[in-house]
Amino acid sequence: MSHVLPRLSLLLIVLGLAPLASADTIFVDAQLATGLNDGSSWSDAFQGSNGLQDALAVATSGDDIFVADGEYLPSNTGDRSASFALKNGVTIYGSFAGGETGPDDRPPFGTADSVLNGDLAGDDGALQFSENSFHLITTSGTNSTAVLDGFVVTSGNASASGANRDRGAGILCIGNVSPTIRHCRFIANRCVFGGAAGYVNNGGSPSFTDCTFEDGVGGSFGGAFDIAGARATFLRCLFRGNTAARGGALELFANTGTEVDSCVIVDNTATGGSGGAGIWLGSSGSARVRNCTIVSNTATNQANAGIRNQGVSNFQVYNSILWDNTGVGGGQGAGNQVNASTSVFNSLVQGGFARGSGNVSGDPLFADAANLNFTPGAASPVIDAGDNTEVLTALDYMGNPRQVDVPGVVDTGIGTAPLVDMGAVERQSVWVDLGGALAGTNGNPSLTMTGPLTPGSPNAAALSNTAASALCVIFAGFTQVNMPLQGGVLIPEPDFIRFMFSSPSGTLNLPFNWPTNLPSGFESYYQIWTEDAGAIADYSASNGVQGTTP
Ligand SMILES: [Ca+2]
Ligand SMILES: [Ca+2]
Ligand SMILES: [Ca+2]
Repeated sequence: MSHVLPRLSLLLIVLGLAPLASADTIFVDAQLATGLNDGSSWSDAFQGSNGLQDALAVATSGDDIFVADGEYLPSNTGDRSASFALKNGVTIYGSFAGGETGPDDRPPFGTADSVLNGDLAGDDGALQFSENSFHLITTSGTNSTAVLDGFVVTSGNASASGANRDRGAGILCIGNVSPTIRHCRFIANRCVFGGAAGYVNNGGSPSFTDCTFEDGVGGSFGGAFDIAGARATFLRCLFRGNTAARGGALELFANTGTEVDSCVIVDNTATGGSGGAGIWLGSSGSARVRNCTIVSNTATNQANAGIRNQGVSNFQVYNSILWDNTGVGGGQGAGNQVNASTSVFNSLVQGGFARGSGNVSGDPLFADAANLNFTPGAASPVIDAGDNTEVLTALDYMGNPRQVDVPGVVDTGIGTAPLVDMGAVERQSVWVDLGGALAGTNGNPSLTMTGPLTPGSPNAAALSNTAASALCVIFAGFTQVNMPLQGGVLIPEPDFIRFMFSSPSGTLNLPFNWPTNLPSGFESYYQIWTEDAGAIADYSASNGVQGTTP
């Protein structure tokens, strides 16, 4: 049979017809220096900083592009106008280590970054941005089948005027386009008009899921995004450290239904008189904010720091937390969190909020806000206090179940248990990740605890990403001490210590049975430290985990 296909191809060529294009996988590896450089396999991947552009040039609808870690430039001739143009029907998967068979085999995001880098001369370290790309990603004509998944998008600089070259340095969405962006980290993009990470205008409706937008310098309007006469969907995204005159993170101008769901908006700054360090919206339109945590944003020249709504009546905030946002002069009252013309429901607003219903005002008791862990503490007023009818998604910001009942907390929200919490992070009933990992040879060791913690039940600790075949110290205790140790933080009081060795692949599994005599609400804490020559003081540490018996 093997001779049939070549004969068929020959016949088609004789007839002047090309064989039908099939769905291909095109491989790209910036760091490869051997092979055919034709994209046909990992070993013959398109090479060098232009490798992704080479792949995009030949990709057609139905193709996937697999991109290994490394740096990819929009232009290798210094052309600031060049960008990566998404294509319909083409999914571009980044951040492979190289050699994997599918996108699900990629290592955890952040460990093998594929970087789309607009720093064409490689001199951003010396604060030289004038030669950087205007836009990293362009989306002309795209629909939701144009997909980008797993990239760092950095160092765009939309610094010119005209042709939209003053906006959307990370991604430019002009007209009726709706690309799908997942697992991407937009970092340190800059523009002069607005929307350093992204600009979306008339009719567009892109979606961003599990993305971060950090350290954008947005000029006049929107340090991360400017969405004008359009809509966007943000699900489980982080907006952090962005700055603009108006709309430190998000500018929503005449929006047509932007949805911000299960997002964290933290440490953004608005420097102008219109404020809205977290979100600014105005010029009518509509938008919804659901289950967001909007904290520690600062408006340096306006009272309304968290959200400023400039006269948009069709705008509601549900199941969210507005806390620690600071207006001009240092104010942190309710008006500094959100201005009084906004309708807010089943949310926590520092200082209290009257327009709407179901709102509370106490400290949300975040687990570790300084390290971006916004899990509500055991006594937080946000637990089981949200409105289930405004829940549109199954997972919270951390990727855990969105609606979890905490048995010891009285349900004060709306709907039938399990009731959603306020904020981006749902308090889980048994196990809560406290963060606090200290990186070693294999990045941050990850501790996952599973099991019901019911009397006599089987439970387990599973450690991954730690040093191979190394001594592990398992700490367990009844209280959280947060004691400095070996450059990290020991989270549990070390009431119990056990020594074990990790496997050659850097994992450790420890099953255990829970005692039969401990009461409901009993708390325990866990963390594993590993001898690791790649850590700053020869020990890496996992995240801490808290368990609470149901
Ligand atoms: Ca540069
Ligand atoms: Ca809940
Ligand atoms: Ca409850």
